[in-house]
Amino acid sequence: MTQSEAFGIPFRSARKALCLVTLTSLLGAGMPPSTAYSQTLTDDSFEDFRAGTLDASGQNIYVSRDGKVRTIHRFDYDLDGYIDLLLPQTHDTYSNIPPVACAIGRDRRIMRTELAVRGATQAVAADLDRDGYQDLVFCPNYNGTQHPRDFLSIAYGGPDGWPAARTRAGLPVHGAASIAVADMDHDGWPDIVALNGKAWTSGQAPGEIIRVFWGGEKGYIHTRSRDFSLPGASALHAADLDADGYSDLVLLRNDMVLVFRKILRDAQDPASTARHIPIPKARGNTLSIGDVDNDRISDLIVGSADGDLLLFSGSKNDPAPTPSILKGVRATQAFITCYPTSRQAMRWAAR
Ligand SMILES: [Ca+2]
Ligand SMILES: [Ca+2]
Ligand SMILES: [Ca+2]
Ligand SMILES: [Ca+2]
Repeated sequence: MTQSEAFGIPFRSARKALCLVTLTSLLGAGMPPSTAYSQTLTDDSFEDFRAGTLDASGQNIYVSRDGKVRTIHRFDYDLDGYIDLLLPQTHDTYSNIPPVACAIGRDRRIMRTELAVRGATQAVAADLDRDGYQDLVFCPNYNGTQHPRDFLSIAYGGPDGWPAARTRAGLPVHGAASIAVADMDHDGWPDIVALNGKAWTSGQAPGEIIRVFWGGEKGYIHTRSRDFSLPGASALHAADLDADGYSDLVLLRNDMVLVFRKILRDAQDPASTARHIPIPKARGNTLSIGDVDNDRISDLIVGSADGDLLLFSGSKNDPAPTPSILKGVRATQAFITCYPTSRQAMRWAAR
């Protein structure tokens, strides 16, 4: 990089101005930056960019200090020095698009309600406070420049839907990839389980951290939670695989499926109480749950990019017996759906 400069523009209602960088020598060597443009230099995170390379590669690509190729979404089409098109994702919280609740009315019109949640990768519905209305738990989405620490959101339901007045966001997670709701200690109150990124603070064992927020009459609080680690965990789901009335927690690694029927609050090592089911080591494992054989008990499907498809049929007293193997079916996603001709069938999509 022979010369770089950071430009910002006043950004509509944003707390911080947007940061932009050009890696081409638009200013020309030796030209004082202040004489080039009237736009304001307002970049908090220039330190993240200044070690970039790829000189003269274009206005919108650079290699950041961590070695990743990144793009800068700035387009000056007529080269007059003023931005014509700006795509601000990864540079501010505008990447957080609020989830939308949709309902189809009697007249078949779709009604949309934007929820007071900053953005989410996953929503799970459950009656957390046992008032008869479904509540929604949201897993926060990644937004590029922000710290991996974020918060789960809960929107409590009622006859008026999920209004902002009953929406909370106070349960901390760290690089959360997935969430599930299950009463893991069997006390009658649903607990929220989050699969986080690798351990991030002292006192945590190495590996991905599973955090359980215990439910109760007074709701959820960040200090009433339990962490344990499971190195390599890549997915989690909750479903009642043994038809005992309690959802079981399923965690996936590339060589193992773990099924938790219960987690005691004072358990020394919750992972040791799970059933460990070795699976052939494979890449890109995926986990799906549904009732494939129509016996009203949830079943478990594990697919992978380079292995076979495994079907664990749930059954009473044994939440995950020896799997059936569908040889040669490489599936990075599996969907369970209902065909008109066969009561229940499994489909998979490989890519
Ligand atoms: Ca409720
Ligand atoms: Ca519970
Ligand atoms: Ca169960
Ligand atoms: Ca079944």
